[in-house]
Amino acid sequence: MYTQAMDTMGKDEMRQPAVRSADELQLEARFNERIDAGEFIEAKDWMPEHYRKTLVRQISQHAHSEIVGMLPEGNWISRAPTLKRKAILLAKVQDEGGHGLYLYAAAETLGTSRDQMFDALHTGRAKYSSIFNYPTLSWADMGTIGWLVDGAAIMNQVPICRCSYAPYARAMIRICREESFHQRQGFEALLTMMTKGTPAQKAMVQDAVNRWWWPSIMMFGPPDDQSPNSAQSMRWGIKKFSNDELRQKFVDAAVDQAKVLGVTLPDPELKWNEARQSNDFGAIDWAEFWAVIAGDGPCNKERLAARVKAWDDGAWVREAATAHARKHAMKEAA
Ligand code: FAQ
Repeated sequence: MYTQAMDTMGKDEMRQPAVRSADELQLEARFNERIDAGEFIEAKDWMPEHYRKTLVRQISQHAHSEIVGMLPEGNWISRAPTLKRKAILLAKVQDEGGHGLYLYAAAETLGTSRDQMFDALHTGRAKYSSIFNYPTLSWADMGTIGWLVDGAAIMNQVPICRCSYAPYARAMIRICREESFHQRQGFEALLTMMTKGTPAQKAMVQDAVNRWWWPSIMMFGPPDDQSPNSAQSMRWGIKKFSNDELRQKFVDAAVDQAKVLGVTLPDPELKWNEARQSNDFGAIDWAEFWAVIAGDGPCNKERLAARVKAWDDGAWVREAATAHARKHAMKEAA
């Protein structure tokens, strides 16, 4: 049920291209040369069908994550503690909506319509990031999402600014600038609570970090040896680093930041490894990850229902815009 909607073929077929003509093989050889030379591929350039489908899968999933990601934080806009925090949160949630739009537009350049992508999301055939299926229980969750979730997003997304598909890479440059502000505002909100807050506020921060830490490091995807798409995506320069490489970089950065904040990361096995010049960390609960992406996380049903309701409630806006465009075109023609 939760396979990618834009695959018209089954997964095995997707991974094993059908017999190809000599012309197509030549085009593919030229395409691979361009990838090897680090060239960017534009929408109108020839590309293998599997490359196109992989990009539609990843970019649409990414777009869905941005707009579903508006929901856990949107939940706190009316309860922000000060006008300043409310303005920041409003701007952040609005930015996420904008990121979704850039990404849907990038995916559309590959020949998939926005309606198809929304349909895949609303019918539960498309994925979005596992992280947005967890609840936001306190105000400290807002700072923690900024620090950890946006922090993980940046770690994963900065390399995509150099990915081989130019429209995706261009969209990511702007997105990463905004994500960087998101991460900093989250860190700053937590630092304020940890340095100026009451003991209850400090405990609230620690509780939020305890709940978001493991889901945040799951965001990078399954371990490399269980990641069916990684090898091909890295060969094509869509992914520049593997899931585990990015996860490790994120853990290393977060450990230092946690010290500045004065919070404890909820992993007793987290320890500096001198030989690896990196932190070792405990086992991730992959059963939880697979359950969440299969639709069984704490908030999957709620999130999907909210998106479907927004789509249904917005029908009159789409109809009015279409009627206006039709009227305008008729006037122009007359
Ligand atoms: N959640 O073979 P791989 C954000 C799926 S945006 C759900 O390793 P791949 C901004 C994967 O799709 C966050 N599903 O896959 C924000 C595949 O299934 P499929 C989103 C996941 O594509 C912040 C299967 O598992 N970021 O946070 C997840 O090579 C705050 C096997 O996995 C992006 O989308 C997961 N965590 O690598 C907004 C970045 N991980 O499709 C609001 C772009 C894996 O074959 C507030 N995407 N799966 O049925 C990527 O970099 C990659 O797609 C990965 C997965 C790394 C996510």
